[in-house]
Amino acid sequence: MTMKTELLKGDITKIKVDAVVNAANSSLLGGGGVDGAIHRAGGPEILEECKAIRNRQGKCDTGKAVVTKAGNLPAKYVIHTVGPVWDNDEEKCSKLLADCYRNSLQLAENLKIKSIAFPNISTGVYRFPKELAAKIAIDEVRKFEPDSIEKVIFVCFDDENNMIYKKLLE
Ligand code: AR6
Repeated sequence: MTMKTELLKGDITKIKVDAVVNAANSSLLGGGGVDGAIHRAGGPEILEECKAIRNRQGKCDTGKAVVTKAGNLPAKYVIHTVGPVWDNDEEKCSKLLADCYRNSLQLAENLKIKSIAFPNISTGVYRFPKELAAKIAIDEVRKFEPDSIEKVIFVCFDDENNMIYKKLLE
């Protein structure tokens, strides 16, 4: 099986896919950026489930992912993953960002879903260099061997990421 990859510019909360990925933080209790947008549009149900996960397993480590339902979003699930904060340690940060993509895809496989949309994890507040982040994201998706996933959508919110993905996916 091979997965189709697509590039979309816009707001990930508007996309009708089986799962949208959230660029969360290790508290799982929400924040700004895409995390804030997902919780706002999805409603309180998502936060309730995040709190229940925290009570069960504690904080979510960087590079790991957890899943909740998607509340009022058009998606079925939200996969919350915690990207690395860029600290100039390229090797460590790159590995952790790759973990985010791989672990999110693996969770999606466990749910047997067909489509998943990723934001540009860590490239906002967490300051990961955008071009390097895009290369890692695309590389990790291309390496992944899917069973159920048929389509991966890269959702770019800002122009810079959109241009970078356009160039790299051509
Ligand atoms: N849809 C798609 N992408 C978006 C949206 C949206 N509605 N809004 C922003 N982006 P960021 P991070 C893009 O800062 O760097 C939060 O407070 C944005 O253009 O959301 O991983 C969390 O709670 C950027 O390219 O996430 C954490 O504390 C990308 O999403 C922290 O920020 C990621 O930017 C995580 O930082």
